[in-house]
Amino acid sequence: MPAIVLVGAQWGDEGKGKATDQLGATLDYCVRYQGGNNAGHTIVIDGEKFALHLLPSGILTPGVTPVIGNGVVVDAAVLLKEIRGLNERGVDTSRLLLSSNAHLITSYHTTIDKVTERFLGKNQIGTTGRGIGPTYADKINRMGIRVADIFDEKILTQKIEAALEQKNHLLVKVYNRRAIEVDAVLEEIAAYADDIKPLVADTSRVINAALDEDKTVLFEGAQATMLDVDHGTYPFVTSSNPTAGGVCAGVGVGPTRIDRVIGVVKAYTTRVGAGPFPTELFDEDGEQLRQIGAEFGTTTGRERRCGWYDAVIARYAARVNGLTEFCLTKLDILGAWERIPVCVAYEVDGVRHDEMPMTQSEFHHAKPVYEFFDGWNEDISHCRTFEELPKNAQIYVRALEEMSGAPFWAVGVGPGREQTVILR
Ligand code: 2SA
Ligand code: GDP
Ligand code: MG
Repeated sequence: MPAIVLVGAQWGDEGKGKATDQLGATLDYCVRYQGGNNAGHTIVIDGEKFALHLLPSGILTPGVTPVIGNGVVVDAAVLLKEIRGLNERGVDTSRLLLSSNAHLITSYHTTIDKVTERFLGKNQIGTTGRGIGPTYADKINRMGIRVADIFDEKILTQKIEAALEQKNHLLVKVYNRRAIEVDAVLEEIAAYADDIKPLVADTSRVINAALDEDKTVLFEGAQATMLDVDHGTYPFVTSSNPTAGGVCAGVGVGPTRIDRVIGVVKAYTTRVGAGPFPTELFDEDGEQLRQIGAEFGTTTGRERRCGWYDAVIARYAARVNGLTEFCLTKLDILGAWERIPVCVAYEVDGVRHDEMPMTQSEFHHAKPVYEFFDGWNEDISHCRTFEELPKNAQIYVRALEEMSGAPFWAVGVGPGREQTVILR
């Protein structure tokens, strides 16, 4: 199976980094296709923790070529810092490739992200403040700065001048901020340009050639299905397409090349930032999930909102991504509960919905319909086979599989590389 896509099936932080790392030894290439350093992927190897934001998780596996595709937005200063951090810990990053068509996040994008959020007040999205939305907006507005532009100072200057004419109007007239100077942005880019240039490649060509040679390529999603700008809880979403369809545009490969699509789903649900969340818990259970599951943002440290598993969302993710399988994570966190609720449908204004309602207004009013499962009340982090799991944990896993719309491939029972039960 040479081309595999791995996507988040909920609102992110399902454990995509660990799942990617899990596949590590079987991969030749690991490719990011969307998002930027808003992502936070945590991988634990022999007790040592790595938090990656912009680099593909496959970078931690020797022999894998990590690639940042054209659909990613790149804060190059952050990228170099992340590379240096890994080098200091003995990780070889020398094979990293960066698409010449990826868009650059500059200081005016991060500034606009932060001031826009402040301006929105109680209506804010709860972005990570990393400049993601404004950079994608410029891309769609045809006024973005691409990686290749650093090779041509004249074009780069023209593009920055044009962008700042518009940005400064917004910053000064609407947000009452100081204007940003063209020279300051040029200096910012000049500070990293020489270090970035050797990484730049025609990554679509590289990946298509690799697939022609039957190499195994993993396309690693950041954020998740419910944060997708088209299929998520708009406007409370990120500004890219984390769903599997995003791979084609974000890398430059055709849909006919994709063989397998894995959805990563947590045994409960979390969300960071604002927006609807039907199974969210505001009680002791929610706090316990947060503490036991260590549910705090990998990038911003923000508390994650916590709730029970939502099978309607899982079925929706199976549908919009065309999932061939799921990887269930963090089953070990549920060891403390006597009884575990699972949302099997919604009730919206007195009407039962077994599938995702059509409109966002309906989703905002969705009340979960729960089915209850007996807990197993024990530590399962040492289990390595399905048979070793307590009977009630086996029942829980099989019941989720039955209602989620795709077969389960693996179950996570701890953050460590080895703490996984492979089902098929
Ligand atoms: P943005 O910054 O424009 O992408 O924010 C828009 C929404 O997308 C959400 N978002 C995320 N949700 C979960 N995890 C993310 N990555 C980090 C992590 C988050 C962190 O791994 O923990 O550290 O806070 C991520 N990135 C973006 C965001 O919360 C907004 O709702
Ligand atoms: P990602 O953004 O989807 O890669 O996920 P994050 O790294 O932001 O958050 C997932 C967290 O759960 C990380 O701290 C992982 O180390 C951890 N993790 C992943 N899988 C498991 C699991 O099966 N059990 C436990 N206890 N932790 C896990
Ligand atoms: Mg994360």
